Amino acid sequence: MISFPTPKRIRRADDGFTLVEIMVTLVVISILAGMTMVGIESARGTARHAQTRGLVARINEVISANWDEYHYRVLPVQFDIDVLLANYDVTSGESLPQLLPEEAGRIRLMMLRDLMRMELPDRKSDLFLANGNRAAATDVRAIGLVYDPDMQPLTEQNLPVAWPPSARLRSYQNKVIRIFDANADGSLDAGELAAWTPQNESAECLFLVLSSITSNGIAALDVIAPYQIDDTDGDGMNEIVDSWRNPISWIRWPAGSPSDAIRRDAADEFDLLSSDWGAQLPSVAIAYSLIPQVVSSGPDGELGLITTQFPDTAYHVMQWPSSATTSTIGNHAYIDPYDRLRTGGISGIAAQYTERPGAFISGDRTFAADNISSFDL
Ligand SMILES: [Ca+2]
Ligand SMILES: [Ca+2]
Ligand SMILES: [Ca+2]
Ligand SMILES: [Ca+2]
Repeated sequence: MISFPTPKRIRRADDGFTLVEIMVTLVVISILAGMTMVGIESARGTARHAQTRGLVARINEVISANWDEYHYRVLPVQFDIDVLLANYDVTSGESLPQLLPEEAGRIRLMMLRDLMRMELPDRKSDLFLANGNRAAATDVRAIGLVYDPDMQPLTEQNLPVAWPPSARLRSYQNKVIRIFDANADGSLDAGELAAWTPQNESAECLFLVLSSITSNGIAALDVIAPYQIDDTDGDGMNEIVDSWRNPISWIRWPAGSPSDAIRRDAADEFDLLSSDWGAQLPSVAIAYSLIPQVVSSGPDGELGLITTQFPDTAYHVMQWPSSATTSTIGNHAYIDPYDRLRTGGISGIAAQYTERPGAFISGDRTFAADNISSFDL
């Protein structure tokens, strides 16, 4: 009789591991390795957050310092007195047309806003018209009052106000023209301008601004490392990128931002005499203090915020309809960061907030939740 030895496992010193043991070990190792990877990833995420917060803070510091200068800006406004006198009937006993202090304050406000638009652009339309022409200074008119001999207000006189386009505006425009002037004629046509894609236009304008201004005597761009500059959409216009390699955007007038940083109960700090027409109309009596927002889209790469609102409405060609002023003189060029009276535009104050720059796109906070904003630093 043949007897078979019982297949008993006797481990000897030279035995290896069974396949099962090896596989169990491999699974355990891979689980441990996975945990380690998670640890490294989260450390990396923290580093990216910290680095991006630092970058947003540095950019914001430069922009804020620049912003503050508008409080003390000397404004070279000129009233064209010859136009005014040419229309004045000296024999009638009327008073010379006068500019009320409130109206002078409104002109100063318009010029400040126009300077911000020219010097701190955050969209293509701040710099160029759709046909490729350079955007100029806004054609604002002041309203002078004429009184009859009994000092009763008689007529309104439209006074042209001239201010030159800012030197910085010219410098930005020249830089853009150098990049896109395909036929080298020193200017852009609509086709050439279209090569500057609207994608990232806010980030691209931010780069233009930082490449032109100084902060505490050093070029603003010097605080940005070369690896933090990129052209992610490949149109030739650079952007500053966050630690996820996505462009850092900015919003000059984030009138729709739900952040507490925008105080809707505080008056516009640049409108010292409350001469903004919107502040006098109950239906649109909303003009509040605005400060710029610098913002990274965070890990998800989605900003989720309105940056360029109403692309068909450029600030410098906005019109305030005569029907909404106390004036008898036609429509007025009026730079309105709150875009209150756009033709066919938004109605109702609540709706206006949700459609202005800085608001969540379609009111959905999902994509903005992980953003890294100068408002939260
Ligand atoms: Ca050209
Ligand atoms: Ca672009
Ligand atoms: Ca670009
Ligand atoms: Ca985001």
